[in-house]
Amino acid sequence: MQTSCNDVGEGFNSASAPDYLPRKQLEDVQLRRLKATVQRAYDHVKLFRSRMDERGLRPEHITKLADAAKLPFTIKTDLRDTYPFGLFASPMEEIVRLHASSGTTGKPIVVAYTQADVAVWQNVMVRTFAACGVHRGDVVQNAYGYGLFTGGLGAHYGAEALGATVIPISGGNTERQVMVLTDFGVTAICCTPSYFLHLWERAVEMGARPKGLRVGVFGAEPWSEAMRQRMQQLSGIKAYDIYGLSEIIGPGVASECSCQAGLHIFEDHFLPEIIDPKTCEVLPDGAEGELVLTTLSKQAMPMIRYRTRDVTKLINEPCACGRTIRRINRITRRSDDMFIIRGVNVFPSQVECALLAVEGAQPHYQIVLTREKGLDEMEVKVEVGPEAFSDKIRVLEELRHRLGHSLEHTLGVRCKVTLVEPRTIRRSEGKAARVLDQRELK
Ligand code: DLL
Repeated sequence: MQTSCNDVGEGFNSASAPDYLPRKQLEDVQLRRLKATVQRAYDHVKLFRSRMDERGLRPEHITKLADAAKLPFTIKTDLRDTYPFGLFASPMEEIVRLHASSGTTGKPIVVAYTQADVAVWQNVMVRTFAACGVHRGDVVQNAYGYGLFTGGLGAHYGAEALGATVIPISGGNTERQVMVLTDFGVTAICCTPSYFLHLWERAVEMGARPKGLRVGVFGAEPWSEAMRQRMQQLSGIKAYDIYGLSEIIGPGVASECSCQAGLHIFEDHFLPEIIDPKTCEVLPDGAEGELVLTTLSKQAMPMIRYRTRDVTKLINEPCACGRTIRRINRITRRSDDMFIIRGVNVFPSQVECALLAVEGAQPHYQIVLTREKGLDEMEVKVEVGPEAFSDKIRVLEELRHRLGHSLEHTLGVRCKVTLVEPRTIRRSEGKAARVLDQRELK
């Protein structure tokens, strides 16, 4: 018999039923929806039709789930090249919502939702909250940004449909956030993990004592297990990881359950594949690679084999929570966020793990990349806590030395560590900017 860890307060909700379907039944739903999605994209999206035609592929050639591997990939630049509405499969009269994601360069990418898409989004967010143990009766402080970013409204509609009380505070204005957190009986909070750290730090500085906060529903940026442990220790809450991206729907693609052993993908609406980012070959469950997602029910903007650039693996083993939908490992890096320091590949997430392994290190840091005489150098600026700041120089030197050693041990390359005064690393109200790349400025 399967053991269940639902007893630790996971909120069951009838919307969650598809999470527990027998696999065969789930795969039948997936195949039916995949066929309809491919047909819709072929009929209404020029780029997709021409890519299928080039391959001599017709929608009726998709007869089993594995045939998804025959379909062409979609990448971020496809959304930029067809800016703003080129990938829409519904006329504007049927589109009830637009969101946009800024990205790093130039024009944003625009994503669209029909009434039915908004209903699917709400459904997967209800399931997300239920998996994180949030339920009717909870008071949810939603500090994801409202606006073009999908985080705010995505979480809002899900929490409201669940029957929780939502406080639509959005990101920023940290003092007011602390007041609400303390005075409104908040039991669950949604925001980026880096913003929660900032918020908690400010609450402590203000002498506030938020009572009753139980759960954090955190996502939109990578954060390590070490960071989770630190956040849970500091605040006493249980911190859950949720994943999503605008191109696919926003938040609501995958969520941890109370077992916190990977994120369940809402597979009845999103078909996951893992590919080798270099060869684009599909990899088996358990192998690490780039996550590729196909939407199975989106109308306004069906996405076929979207290359997320997020690196993870699919976990096929049953989860103790009883859900049958598969899980992905937590996403700690993207295939495009790696940098090379003197021949060694480095990911920002490794830096976070190395820092947090050292006692006394603060979770506030920034990686600065520079080029000196043609050689790439990496400096890690780490904040010192207010108590440690008054310590003797010798104590601080020792901390700096331990941090340097931990970084070298984890990364395999030596880098400069600079300790900086409390509160000198910029805090983010949304996604944190961990890496400052000054190499091209020189
Ligand atoms: O960040 C949607 C979202 C909002 C997810 C709120 C979760 C909570 P985008 O702005 O389009 O959408 O950014 C998507 O953010 O491809 C990942 O690289 C990263 N990301 C999102 N969630 C996680 C996570 C939203 N839990 C991009 N862990 C994705 C690691 C994440 N990275």
